[in-house]
Amino acid sequence: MPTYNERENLPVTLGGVFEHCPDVHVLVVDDGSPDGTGELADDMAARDPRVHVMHRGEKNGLGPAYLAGFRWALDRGYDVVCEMDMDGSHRPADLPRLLDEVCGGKGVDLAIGSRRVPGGGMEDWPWYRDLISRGGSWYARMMLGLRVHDMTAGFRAYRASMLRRIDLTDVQAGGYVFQIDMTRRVAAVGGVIREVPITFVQRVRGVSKMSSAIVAEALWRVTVWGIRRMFI
Ligand SMILES: Nc1nc2c(ncn2[C@@H]2O[C@H](COP(=O)(O)OP(=O)(O)OP(=O)(O)O)[C@@H](O)[C@H]2O)c(=O)[nH]1
Ligand SMILES: [Mg+2]
Repeated sequence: MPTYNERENLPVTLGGVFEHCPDVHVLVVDDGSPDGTGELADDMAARDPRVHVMHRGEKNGLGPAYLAGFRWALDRGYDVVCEMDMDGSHRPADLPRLLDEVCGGKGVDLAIGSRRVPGGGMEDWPWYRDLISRGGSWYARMMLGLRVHDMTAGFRAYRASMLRRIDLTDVQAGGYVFQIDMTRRVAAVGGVIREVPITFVQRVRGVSKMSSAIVAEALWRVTVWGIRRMFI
């Protein structure tokens, strides 16, 4: 779980995760949050062996934080690796269904918690955020020829064996587009992707890190990948 200034959300979200999935371990990847999120995570880790913390020097975007987390998990031999926001947008109650897809014998390599399949949705999201996310997913689907409906979704469970098949050193994306890049890489190696309906909740505490630079990065990278796919 990547964190930047999520001190207020940390205990609530971790409490929810362990309530619904007592056997999981959580790695908090903190980019030197000035509000002390990293120190609070250290305190929790000292009391609970399921909590682990990685401190990174400075705010460097979601993508690099996730890649560092993936490497950490793969080095330690975990079978399934999840991505989840700390801000309360991803409900811990939905985690068991995501895990069930990749842990059971269903042959799923990547389960995506999706707002855009029947049964999924959003609570209290401003219309313009919905529009950006909807438009972005549509554009990426068209440009990259993928069937996934919620391409930028960040609530995911990967089978570790799938992550090992992807060249993680080659993933460059910083913000949201990291999710799109991972999706296209899983599809490229023939991975089975399943979208699981979730309800995405607007954060109630803390401040969003979403910015126009993150949207711009997604737009230009998807455009470049799409054009390359058509001509190469
Ligand atoms: N380590 C790390 N975590 C980050 C960074 N940017 C955001 N995060 C975390 O990633 C998760 C999602 O970030 P949010 O700020 O909620 O961004 P968002 O979900 O795109 O925006 P909202 O929907 O408006 O909240 C949260 O747990 C953040 O704390 C970063 O640069 N480094
Ligand atoms: Mg959020």
